[in-house]
Amino acid sequence: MLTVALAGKPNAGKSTFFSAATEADAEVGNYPFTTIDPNRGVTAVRTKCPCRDRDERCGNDRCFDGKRYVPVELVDVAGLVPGAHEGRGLGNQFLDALTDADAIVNVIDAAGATNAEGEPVDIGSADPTEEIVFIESELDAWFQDILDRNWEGVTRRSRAPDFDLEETLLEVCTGFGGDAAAVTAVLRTLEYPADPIAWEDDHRRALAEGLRAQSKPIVVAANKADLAPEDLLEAVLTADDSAVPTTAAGELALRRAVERGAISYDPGDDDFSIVGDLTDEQAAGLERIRDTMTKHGGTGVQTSLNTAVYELLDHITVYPVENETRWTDADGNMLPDAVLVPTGSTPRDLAFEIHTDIGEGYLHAVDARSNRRISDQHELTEGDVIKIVSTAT
Ligand SMILES: Nc1nc2c(ncn2[C@@H]2O[C@H](COP(=O)(O)OP(=O)(O)O)[C@@H](O)[C@H]2O)c(=O)[nH]1
Ligand SMILES: [Mg+2]
Repeated sequence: MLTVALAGKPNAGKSTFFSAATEADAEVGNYPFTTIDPNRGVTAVRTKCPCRDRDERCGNDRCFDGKRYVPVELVDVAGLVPGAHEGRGLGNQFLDALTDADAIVNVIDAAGATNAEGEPVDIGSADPTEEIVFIESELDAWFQDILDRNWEGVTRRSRAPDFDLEETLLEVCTGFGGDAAAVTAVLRTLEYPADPIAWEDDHRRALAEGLRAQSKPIVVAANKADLAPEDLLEAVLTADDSAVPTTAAGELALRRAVERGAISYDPGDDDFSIVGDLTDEQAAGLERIRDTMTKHGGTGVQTSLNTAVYELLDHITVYPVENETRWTDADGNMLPDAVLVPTGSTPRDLAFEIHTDIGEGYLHAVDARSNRRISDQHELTEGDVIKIVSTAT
């Protein structure tokens, strides 16, 4: 399962975001993380279910009238303060928690009501754009520390006749969760001396920044959008054009209202409707949330998760089935699984994603939308329904 980590300074709204985004699953509690670690839970990205293209809805319990929710792990990381990579505050704990993160949602206080140490200040008196740069530079510094610390070892090994820089760097990168694809991609964009002994600090810094951007892409959640002065929010969106205005507190209130049967709302909807009884105070609170949603097209919580997975991580959703006509599994469940795979994945990649045995026994695949066999080189696209034929079942 993909892992998204919530990072940001204290009081920006990470835990509120986490509670809102994992509320439903914490209730169900059928995933081991929810019981082992209160800061790890299951959330979902939202996509269009292929059952929309059929006469009947699939009836899957993660499909709500064609809105399909695909599980993703969410981690609420301890608040980050400046100097974390030097071990300040909960620095090391913070960075450890990010090692296995595939992407980061940087929750910032767009209302400018929290200073750099996470202490509350008057609205508009802190500069939220600093929080964007702050996380990036803290992570870059963490990567560079690891490279610096390991560089002597790299140069030592470079004297061996079979030395391979990429391979050696890959081992170093496991310290922050880097993978082979990231190392290869970043080295291709850099100019550097062939001999590691000749590398300067600047070479390592460029490598660290490239690896950070590749292996920990960041989406900015401009949180407390409900309180944020226009000019501050504008400044955040100008500084980072993929930033998403969010109201984590608003999303949490909506999910709780859904549980009480007060409103009808699916995460990521741009509006909600009132279906139950409300006190005047509750109604007024919900209308304030509605105002923010109208301005920004929703609470932004779902949008920021979707941005992380579908845009930054460039994944797509594909649906393996056994029966290519009815789009069901062997028990007749329609569209039973939704699987996130990187863009560019082939049917064989999907087979391996489902299970190593299925991948190893892969024979061919059928596109269940067209009922045609597809080639091994065929690149899957969002919403594909695929039957994998394998010697393993
Ligand atoms: N107005 C407003 N307050 C929020 C929002 N999100 C979180 N908060 C409040 O900000 C404070 C800090 O939130 P918390 O989630 O504990 O922050 P964390 O330290 O980053 O985990 C709490 O009082 C939250 O209720 C929001 O979208 N709007
Ligand atoms: Mg918290």
